[in-house]
Amino acid sequence: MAIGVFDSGLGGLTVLDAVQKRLPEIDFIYFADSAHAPYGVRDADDICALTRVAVERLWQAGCDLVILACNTASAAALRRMQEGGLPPGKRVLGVFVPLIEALTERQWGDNSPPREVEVKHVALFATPATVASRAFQRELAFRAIGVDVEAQACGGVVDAIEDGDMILAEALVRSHVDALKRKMPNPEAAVLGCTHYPLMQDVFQAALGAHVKVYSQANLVASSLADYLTRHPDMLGSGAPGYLTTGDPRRVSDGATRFLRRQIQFEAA
Ligand code: DGN
Repeated sequence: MAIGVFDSGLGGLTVLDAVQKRLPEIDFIYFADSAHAPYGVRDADDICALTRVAVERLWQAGCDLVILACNTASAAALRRMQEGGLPPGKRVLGVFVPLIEALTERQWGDNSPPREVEVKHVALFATPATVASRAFQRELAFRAIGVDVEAQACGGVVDAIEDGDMILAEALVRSHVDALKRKMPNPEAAVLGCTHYPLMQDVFQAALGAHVKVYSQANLVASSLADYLTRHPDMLGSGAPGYLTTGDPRRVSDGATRFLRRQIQFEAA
């Protein structure tokens, strides 16, 4: 079976790209809920309901393992889905845990006690919905990891990137970093908690300063998935890969091809 990768729109393609590079022998089905994107401004119940429908569609397509490659969906829906009980043999993973593991150097499903973390002041940049959810802080608290997190809701950045207006996106990133620094002048690390921000990583790094360690998600998720699959080989397999969308497949294909600068063909979900 293929592994499902879900995002509200195109941003999760940055995660898909990284996992495909890391695991070239595995087939993936990508699902973009473009008809309902962006999720970043929706309320939690709405995001949860939409995410559930998308995950069920991927299960139906034969993906027993689905990665929520969307921070907004991971924040609103992952714990609720897992705690509500998943059908036998089905798994859903999100994108926060790999970030937290990177801060603590642990692995998905590793129950060893948390190690002392070196960073104490962490800046989180994410969409308004992810910041409002406080999911990142909740996951840290759940693991008894004592770091100070200051979150900055980066309104407008996703839309500017999707519109291809990189000048606006850069200006917005710089102003969000300034706003963050007014609240936390000296973060030691910064977490880019949105699928689109790897495309702006250099701008975040320049605005934050070279001394700040910037954690970007796509590669961290790829490494965590590789580790996870060595521990859960039953989840590994092949199947027909593909790209599904709830939006207009032609428009979404054009957008995706522009976004990743390579040809991508979506089909109706
Ligand atoms: N994929 C979303 C995220 O990682 O938060 C960004 C796009 C959106 O739905 N706002």
